[in-house]
Amino acid sequence: MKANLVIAVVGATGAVGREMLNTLYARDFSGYTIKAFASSRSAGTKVAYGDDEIRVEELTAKSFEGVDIALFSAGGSTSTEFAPYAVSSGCVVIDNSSAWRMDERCPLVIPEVNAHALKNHNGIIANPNCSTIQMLVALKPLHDVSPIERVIVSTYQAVSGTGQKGIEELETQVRQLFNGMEPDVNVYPHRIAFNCLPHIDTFLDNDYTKEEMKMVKETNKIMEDENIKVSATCVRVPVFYSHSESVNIETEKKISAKDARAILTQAPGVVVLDNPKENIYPLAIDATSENAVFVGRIREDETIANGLNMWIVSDNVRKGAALNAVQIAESLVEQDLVRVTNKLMFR
Ligand code: NAP
Ligand code: 12T
Repeated sequence: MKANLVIAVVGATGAVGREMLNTLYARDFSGYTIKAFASSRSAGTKVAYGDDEIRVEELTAKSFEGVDIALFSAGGSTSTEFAPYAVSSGCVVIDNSSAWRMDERCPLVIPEVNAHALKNHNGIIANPNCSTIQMLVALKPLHDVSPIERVIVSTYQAVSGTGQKGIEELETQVRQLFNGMEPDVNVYPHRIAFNCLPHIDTFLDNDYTKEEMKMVKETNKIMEDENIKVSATCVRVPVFYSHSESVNIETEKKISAKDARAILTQAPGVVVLDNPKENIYPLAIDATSENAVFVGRIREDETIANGLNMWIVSDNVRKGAALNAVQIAESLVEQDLVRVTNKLMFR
Protein backbone atom coordinates (compact mmCIF):
# COMPACT_ATOMS: atom_id res chain seq x y z
CA MET A 1 0.00 0.00 0.00
CA LYS A 2 0.95 3.64 -0.41
CA ALA A 3 3.49 4.56 2.24
CA ASN A 4 3.59 7.40 4.74
CA LEU A 5 -0.06 8.14 5.25
CA VAL A 6 -1.06 9.64 8.60
CA ILE A 7 -4.13 8.01 10.11
CA ALA A 8 -6.06 9.37 13.10
CA VAL A 9 -8.40 7.43 15.35
CA VAL A 10 -10.95 9.74 17.01
CA GLY A 11 -12.48 8.12 20.10
CA ALA A 12 -9.34 5.99 20.51
CA THR A 13 -10.07 5.10 24.15
CA GLY A 14 -13.53 3.65 23.42
CA ALA A 15 -14.63 0.08 22.69
CA VAL A 16 -14.64 0.70 18.93
CA GLY A 17 -11.58 2.99 18.88
CA ARG A 18 -9.38 0.40 20.62
CA GLU A 19 -10.53 -2.24 18.15
CA MET A 20 -9.74 0.16 15.29
CA LEU A 21 -6.16 0.44 16.56
CA ASN A 22 -5.91 -3.37 16.83
CA THR A 23 -7.31 -3.76 13.32
CA LEU A 24 -5.02 -1.12 11.80
CA TYR A 25 -2.05 -2.85 13.41
CA ALA A 26 -3.13 -6.34 12.32
CA ARG A 27 -3.71 -5.37 8.69
CA ASP A 28 -1.58 -3.44 6.23
CA PHE A 29 -1.27 -0.17 8.14
CA SER A 30 1.55 -1.12 10.47
CA GLY A 31 4.05 1.13 8.63
CA TYR A 32 1.84 4.21 8.79
CA THR A 33 1.83 7.03 11.33
CA ILE A 34 -1.11 6.55 13.68
CA LYS A 35 -2.50 9.31 15.93
CA ALA A 36 -5.02 8.85 18.75
CA PHE A 37 -7.61 11.43 19.84
CA ALA A 38 -10.29 11.52 22.55
CA SER A 39 -11.85 14.12 24.83
CA SER A 40 -9.96 16.18 27.42
CA ARG A 41 -10.94 13.47 29.95
CA SER A 42 -8.39 11.00 28.58
CA ALA A 43 -5.87 13.34 26.92
CA GLY A 44 -2.41 12.31 28.10
CA THR A 45 -3.31 8.65 28.71
CA LYS A 46 -1.93 5.93 26.45
CA VAL A 47 -3.57 3.38 24.18
CA ALA A 48 -2.01 0.18 22.88
CA TYR A 49 -0.92 -0.09 19.26
CA GLY A 50 0.59 -3.53 18.76
CA ASP A 51 3.52 -3.70 21.18
CA ASP A 52 3.74 0.12 21.26
CA GLU A 53 1.71 2.73 23.02
CA ILE A 54 0.32 5.92 21.54
CA ARG A 55 -0.29 9.03 23.62
CA VAL A 56 -3.90 10.20 23.44
CA GLU A 57 -4.34 13.84 22.40
CA GLU A 58 -7.36 16.05 23.03
CA LEU A 59 -9.49 16.46 19.91
CA THR A 60 -9.62 20.06 18.64
CA ALA A 61 -10.51 21.77 15.37
CA LYS A 62 -6.78 21.83 14.53
CA SER A 63 -6.15 18.11 15.17
CA PHE A 64 -6.41 17.17 11.48
CA GLU A 65 -3.54 19.22 10.03
CA GLY A 66 -1.32 16.75 8.19
CA VAL A 67 -3.73 13.85 8.74
CA ASP A 68 -4.77 11.92 5.60
CA ILE A 69 -7.56 9.69 6.97
CA ALA A 70 -9.51 10.01 10.26
CA LEU A 71 -11.55 7.12 11.61
CA PHE A 72 -14.24 8.59 13.90
CA SER A 73 -15.99 6.64 16.65
CA ALA A 74 -16.68 9.20 19.35
CA GLY A 75 -20.45 9.56 19.06
CA GLY A 76 -22.71 11.49 16.72
CA SER A 77 -22.26 14.95 18.21
CA THR A 78 -18.44 14.73 18.00
CA SER A 79 -18.74 13.63 14.35
CA THR A 80 -21.21 16.39 13.53
CA GLU A 81 -18.95 19.02 15.05
CA PHE A 82 -15.47 17.82 14.04
CA ALA A 83 -15.80 15.95 10.72
CA PRO A 84 -16.25 19.27 8.82
CA TYR A 85 -12.99 20.58 10.38
CA ALA A 86 -11.23 17.43 9.25
CA VAL A 87 -12.46 17.83 5.68
CA SER A 88 -11.45 21.49 5.61
CA SER A 89 -7.94 20.36 6.60
CA GLY A 90 -7.94 18.03 3.57
CA CYS A 91 -8.46 14.90 5.69
CA VAL A 92 -10.85 12.13 4.56
CA VAL A 93 -13.24 11.05 7.34
CA ILE A 94 -14.63 7.54 7.81
CA ASP A 95 -17.38 8.01 10.37
CA ASN A 96 -18.84 5.28 12.57
CA SER A 97 -21.67 7.31 14.09
CA SER A 98 -25.13 7.74 12.61
CA ALA A 99 -24.52 11.50 12.08
CA TRP A 100 -23.73 11.42 8.35
CA ARG A 101 -25.19 8.12 7.15
CA MET A 102 -28.29 9.46 5.42
CA ASP A 103 -26.61 12.67 4.12
CA GLU A 104 -26.74 12.58 0.32
CA ARG A 105 -23.20 13.94 0.11
CA CYS A 106 -21.82 10.95 2.04
CA PRO A 107 -21.45 7.44 0.63
CA LEU A 108 -22.55 4.70 3.06
CA VAL A 109 -20.23 1.80 2.42
CA ILE A 110 -19.73 -1.89 3.12
CA PRO A 111 -16.71 -2.78 0.95
CA GLU A 112 -18.00 -6.28 0.05
CA VAL A 113 -21.32 -4.74 -1.05
CA ASN A 114 -20.77 -1.27 -2.59
CA ALA A 115 -17.07 -0.27 -2.66
CA HIS A 116 -17.90 1.47 -5.97
CA ALA A 117 -19.85 4.12 -4.02
CA LEU A 118 -16.54 5.52 -2.71
CA LYS A 119 -15.63 6.87 -6.17
CA ASN A 120 -17.31 10.27 -5.86
CA HIS A 121 -16.86 10.82 -2.14
CA ASN A 122 -16.77 14.38 -0.81
CA GLY A 123 -14.55 13.85 2.22
CA ILE A 124 -16.93 12.13 4.65
CA ILE A 125 -17.70 8.45 4.21
CA ALA A 126 -20.19 6.84 6.59
CA ASN A 127 -19.85 3.41 8.13
CA PRO A 128 -23.27 1.74 8.41
CA ASN A 129 -24.90 0.50 11.61
CA CYS A 130 -23.49 -2.81 12.88
CA SER A 131 -26.80 -4.67 12.41
CA THR A 132 -27.13 -3.44 8.83
CA ILE A 133 -23.55 -4.37 7.94
CA GLN A 134 -23.75 -8.04 8.86
CA MET A 135 -27.20 -8.47 7.34
CA LEU A 136 -26.21 -6.98 3.98
CA VAL A 137 -22.88 -8.82 3.69
CA ALA A 138 -25.04 -11.97 3.70
CA LEU A 139 -28.00 -10.69 1.65
CA LYS A 140 -26.22 -8.90 -1.22
CA PRO A 141 -24.97 -12.12 -2.90
CA LEU A 142 -28.53 -13.51 -2.81
CA HIS A 143 -29.98 -10.21 -4.09
CA ASP A 144 -27.57 -10.41 -7.05
CA VAL A 145 -29.07 -13.80 -8.01
CA SER A 146 -32.71 -12.80 -7.51
CA PRO A 147 -33.79 -9.37 -6.23
CA ILE A 148 -34.93 -9.32 -2.60
CA GLU A 149 -38.43 -7.84 -2.29
CA ARG A 150 -38.96 -7.99 1.46
CA VAL A 151 -36.86 -8.61 4.59
CA ILE A 152 -38.18 -9.38 8.07
CA VAL A 153 -35.41 -9.23 10.66
CA SER A 154 -35.21 -9.64 14.42
CA THR A 155 -31.87 -8.83 16.04
CA TYR A 156 -30.28 -10.13 19.24
CA GLN A 157 -27.74 -7.38 19.96
CA ALA A 158 -24.78 -7.48 22.33
CA VAL A 159 -24.23 -4.88 25.04
CA SER A 160 -20.86 -3.85 23.55
CA GLY A 161 -22.95 -1.97 20.94
CA THR A 162 -23.53 0.58 23.71
CA GLY A 163 -19.76 0.96 24.25
CA GLN A 164 -17.68 0.40 27.34
CA LYS A 165 -20.55 1.42 29.63
CA GLY A 166 -22.85 -1.31 28.25
CA ILE A 167 -20.21 -3.97 28.89
CA GLU A 168 -19.74 -2.72 32.46
CA GLU A 169 -23.51 -2.61 33.09
CA LEU A 170 -24.00 -6.30 32.25
CA GLU A 171 -20.88 -7.34 34.19
CA THR A 172 -21.92 -5.37 37.28
CA GLN A 173 -25.53 -6.60 37.26
CA VAL A 174 -24.49 -10.25 36.91
CA ARG A 175 -22.03 -9.87 39.80
CA GLN A 176 -24.66 -8.13 41.95
CA LEU A 177 -27.30 -10.80 41.26
CA PHE A 178 -24.90 -13.63 42.09
CA ASN A 179 -24.18 -11.88 45.39
CA GLY A 180 -27.86 -11.57 46.27
CA MET A 181 -27.87 -7.82 45.70
CA GLU A 182 -30.44 -5.68 43.92
CA PRO A 183 -28.80 -4.77 40.57
CA ASP A 184 -28.17 -1.11 39.73
CA VAL A 185 -29.93 -0.07 36.52
CA ASN A 186 -28.06 2.81 34.88
CA VAL A 187 -27.48 2.33 31.16
CA TYR A 188 -30.67 0.73 29.82
CA PRO A 189 -34.26 1.52 30.87
CA HIS A 190 -34.50 -1.94 32.51
CA ARG A 191 -32.20 -4.63 33.87
CA ILE A 192 -30.26 -6.32 31.03
CA ALA A 193 -28.81 -9.25 33.04
CA PHE A 194 -30.89 -12.42 32.33
CA ASN A 195 -33.35 -10.34 30.32
CA CYS A 196 -34.16 -9.22 26.74
CA LEU A 197 -35.08 -5.62 25.94
CA PRO A 198 -37.03 -4.91 22.73
CA HIS A 199 -35.64 -1.38 22.76
CA ILE A 200 -32.40 -0.10 21.16
CA ASP A 201 -31.87 3.64 20.69
CA THR A 202 -34.91 5.91 21.06
CA PHE A 203 -38.55 5.42 20.02
CA LEU A 204 -39.89 7.35 17.04
CA ASP A 205 -43.42 8.56 16.21
CA ASN A 206 -44.18 5.34 14.29
CA ASP A 207 -43.40 3.28 17.46
CA TYR A 208 -40.33 1.74 15.84
CA THR A 209 -36.95 2.53 17.37
CA LYS A 210 -34.27 4.56 15.61
CA GLU A 211 -32.12 1.42 15.48
CA GLU A 212 -34.92 -0.42 13.61
CA MET A 213 -35.42 2.43 11.15
CA LYS A 214 -31.64 2.63 10.55
CA MET A 215 -31.84 -0.95 9.26
CA VAL A 216 -34.65 0.07 6.88
CA LYS A 217 -33.13 3.26 5.48
CA GLU A 218 -29.52 2.11 5.38
CA THR A 219 -30.51 -1.06 3.47
CA ASN A 220 -32.24 0.99 0.77
CA LYS A 221 -29.29 3.39 0.46
CA ILE A 222 -26.52 0.76 0.39
CA MET A 223 -28.36 -1.60 -1.97
CA GLU A 224 -29.34 1.41 -4.14
CA ASP A 225 -32.85 -0.02 -4.24
CA GLU A 226 -35.80 1.78 -2.66
CA ASN A 227 -38.04 -1.21 -3.47
CA ILE A 228 -36.59 -3.53 -0.82
CA LYS A 229 -39.11 -3.54 2.03
CA VAL A 230 -37.53 -4.04 5.46
CA SER A 231 -39.34 -4.65 8.74
CA ALA A 232 -37.06 -4.82 11.80
CA THR A 233 -37.33 -5.58 15.51
CA CYS A 234 -34.11 -4.83 17.43
CA VAL A 235 -33.58 -6.53 20.77
CA ARG A 236 -30.79 -6.08 23.33
CA VAL A 237 -29.74 -9.41 24.87
CA PRO A 238 -27.33 -10.21 27.73
CA VAL A 239 -24.42 -11.09 25.41
CA PHE A 240 -21.12 -9.19 25.58
CA TYR A 241 -19.92 -9.37 21.97
CA SER A 242 -21.46 -10.27 18.57
CA HIS A 243 -24.94 -9.58 17.27
CA SER A 244 -27.18 -12.40 16.05
CA GLU A 245 -30.04 -11.94 13.59
CA SER A 246 -33.00 -14.04 12.50
CA VAL A 247 -33.60 -12.98 8.90
CA ASN A 248 -36.48 -13.91 6.59
CA ILE A 249 -36.31 -12.83 2.94
CA GLU A 250 -38.70 -13.00 0.01
CA THR A 251 -37.06 -12.98 -3.42
CA GLU A 252 -38.47 -12.32 -6.88
CA LYS A 253 -37.51 -15.80 -8.12
CA LYS A 254 -37.06 -18.89 -6.00
CA ILE A 255 -33.63 -19.57 -4.50
CA SER A 256 -33.48 -23.04 -2.96
CA ALA A 257 -31.81 -23.49 0.41
CA LYS A 258 -29.17 -25.59 -1.33
CA ASP A 259 -28.45 -22.85 -3.87
CA ALA A 260 -28.39 -20.21 -1.12
CA ARG A 261 -25.79 -22.26 0.76
CA ALA A 262 -23.67 -22.57 -2.40
CA ILE A 263 -23.97 -18.83 -3.19
CA LEU A 264 -23.03 -17.81 0.36
CA THR A 265 -20.12 -20.26 0.50
CA GLN A 266 -18.55 -18.30 -2.39
CA ALA A 267 -19.45 -14.84 -1.04
CA PRO A 268 -16.76 -12.40 0.15
CA GLY A 269 -16.64 -11.96 3.92
CA VAL A 270 -19.12 -14.79 4.57
CA VAL A 271 -18.56 -18.15 6.28
CA VAL A 272 -21.39 -20.69 6.09
CA LEU A 273 -21.80 -22.81 9.25
CA ASP A 274 -24.84 -24.92 8.52
CA ASN A 275 -24.96 -28.52 9.62
CA PRO A 276 -27.90 -28.78 12.01
CA LYS A 277 -27.59 -32.56 12.44
CA GLU A 278 -24.17 -31.99 14.00
CA ASN A 279 -25.45 -28.98 16.02
CA ILE A 280 -23.42 -26.66 13.80
CA TYR A 281 -24.76 -23.14 13.34
CA PRO A 282 -23.32 -19.67 14.03
CA LEU A 283 -22.93 -18.64 17.67
CA ALA A 284 -22.09 -15.25 19.20
CA ILE A 285 -19.31 -16.75 21.33
CA ASP A 286 -17.65 -18.30 18.25
CA ALA A 287 -18.01 -15.20 16.06
CA THR A 288 -16.31 -12.95 18.61
CA SER A 289 -12.84 -11.74 17.54
CA GLU A 290 -13.44 -13.12 14.04
CA ASN A 291 -13.65 -11.00 10.90
CA ALA A 292 -16.34 -12.95 9.04
CA VAL A 293 -20.10 -12.78 8.90
CA PHE A 294 -21.34 -16.27 9.79
CA VAL A 295 -24.54 -17.66 8.24
CA GLY A 296 -26.43 -20.83 9.12
CA ARG A 297 -29.90 -22.30 9.69
CA ILE A 298 -30.50 -21.67 5.98
CA ARG A 299 -33.89 -23.11 5.10
CA GLU A 300 -36.84 -22.45 2.83
CA ASP A 301 -39.81 -20.57 4.27
CA GLU A 302 -42.57 -23.11 3.68
CA THR A 303 -45.35 -20.49 4.04
CA ILE A 304 -44.51 -18.57 0.83
CA ALA A 305 -43.29 -19.44 -2.69
CA ASN A 306 -39.89 -17.69 -2.68
CA GLY A 307 -38.80 -17.32 0.91
CA LEU A 308 -35.69 -18.16 2.93
CA ASN A 309 -34.88 -18.07 6.62
CA MET A 310 -31.37 -17.76 8.00
CA TRP A 311 -29.37 -16.94 11.15
CA ILE A 312 -26.61 -14.34 10.73
CA VAL A 313 -23.96 -13.68 13.39
CA SER A 314 -20.94 -11.35 13.45
CA ASP A 315 -18.69 -9.49 15.88
CA ASN A 316 -20.42 -6.09 16.16
CA VAL A 317 -17.30 -4.26 17.30
CA ARG A 318 -15.20 -5.81 14.51
CA LYS A 319 -17.04 -6.23 11.20
CA GLY A 320 -19.88 -4.14 12.63
CA ALA A 321 -17.61 -1.17 13.27
CA ALA A 322 -13.78 -1.19 13.39
CA LEU A 323 -12.97 -3.69 10.63
CA ASN A 324 -15.51 -2.26 8.20
CA ALA A 325 -14.04 1.22 8.73
CA VAL A 326 -10.49 -0.03 8.19
CA GLN A 327 -11.61 -1.92 5.05
CA ILE A 328 -13.06 1.36 3.75
CA ALA A 329 -9.67 3.00 4.38
CA GLU A 330 -7.96 0.15 2.50
CA SER A 331 -10.37 0.49 -0.39
CA LEU A 332 -9.73 4.27 -0.55
CA VAL A 333 -5.99 3.64 -0.72
CA GLU A 334 -6.38 0.90 -3.36
CA GLN A 335 -8.67 3.06 -5.51
CA ASP A 336 -6.35 6.10 -5.05
CA LEU A 337 -9.18 8.10 -3.45
CA VAL A 338 -7.38 9.52 -0.41
CA ARG A 339 -8.04 13.16 -1.27
CA VAL A 340 -10.54 15.92 -0.64
CA THR A 341 -11.61 17.93 -3.70
CA ASN A 342 -13.78 20.55 -1.99
CA LYS A 343 -12.55 21.41 1.48
CA LEU A 344 -15.57 23.65 2.09
CA MET A 345 -18.26 21.05 1.26
CA PHE A 346 -19.40 20.61 4.88
CA ARG A 347 -18.69 24.09 6.31
P1 NAP B 1 -17.35 4.22 24.04
O1 NAP B 1 -16.70 2.96 24.44
O2 NAP B 1 -18.28 4.90 24.97
O3 NAP B 1 -16.21 5.27 23.59
C1 NAP B 1 -16.49 6.61 23.28
C2 NAP B 1 -15.22 7.28 22.76
O4 NAP B 1 -15.53 8.59 22.29
C3 NAP B 1 -14.14 7.45 23.82
O5 NAP B 1 -12.88 7.31 23.20
C4 NAP B 1 -14.36 8.89 24.26
O6 NAP B 1 -13.19 9.47 24.79
C5 NAP B 1 -14.68 9.53 22.92
N1 NAP B 1 -15.35 10.81 23.09
C6 NAP B 1 -16.51 11.06 23.72
N2 NAP B 1 -16.81 12.36 23.67
C7 NAP B 1 -15.80 12.97 23.00
C8 NAP B 1 -15.53 14.31 22.61
N3 NAP B 1 -16.34 15.33 22.91
N4 NAP B 1 -14.39 14.55 21.91
C9 NAP B 1 -13.55 13.55 21.61
N5 NAP B 1 -13.75 12.27 21.94
C10 NAP B 1 -14.87 11.97 22.62
O7 NAP B 1 -18.20 4.02 22.72
P2 NAP B 1 -17.92 3.06 21.47
O8 NAP B 1 -18.70 1.80 21.59
O9 NAP B 1 -16.47 2.97 21.19
O10 NAP B 1 -18.67 3.87 20.33
C11 NAP B 1 -18.24 5.12 19.89
C12 NAP B 1 -19.16 5.58 18.77
O11 NAP B 1 -19.00 4.72 17.64
C13 NAP B 1 -20.65 5.49 19.12
O12 NAP B 1 -21.12 6.63 19.74
C14 NAP B 1 -21.28 5.29 17.77
O13 NAP B 1 -21.47 6.55 17.18
C15 NAP B 1 -20.23 4.54 17.01
N6 NAP B 1 -20.55 3.11 16.92
C16 NAP B 1 -20.94 2.64 15.74
C17 NAP B 1 -21.24 1.32 15.59
C18 NAP B 1 -21.74 0.84 14.30
O14 NAP B 1 -22.79 0.26 14.27
N7 NAP B 1 -21.03 1.01 13.23
C19 NAP B 1 -21.16 0.45 16.65
C20 NAP B 1 -20.76 0.92 17.88
C21 NAP B 1 -20.45 2.28 17.98
P3 NAP B 1 -12.93 9.71 26.38
O15 NAP B 1 -12.07 8.54 26.84
O16 NAP B 1 -12.15 10.97 26.41
O17 NAP B 1 -14.23 9.79 27.06
N1 12T C 1 -27.56 2.57 19.58
O1 12T C 1 -23.95 3.16 15.12
O2 12T C 1 -26.76 0.60 21.02
O3 12T C 1 -25.96 3.91 15.07
O4 12T C 1 -26.04 -1.17 19.95
C1 12T C 1 -24.75 1.26 16.92
C2 12T C 1 -25.06 0.47 18.02
C3 12T C 1 -26.30 2.90 17.63
C4 12T C 1 -25.08 3.24 15.59
C5 12T C 1 -26.29 0.04 20.04
C6 12T C 1 -26.63 2.11 18.72
C7 12T C 1 -25.39 2.45 16.75
C8 12T C 1 -25.98 0.89 18.89
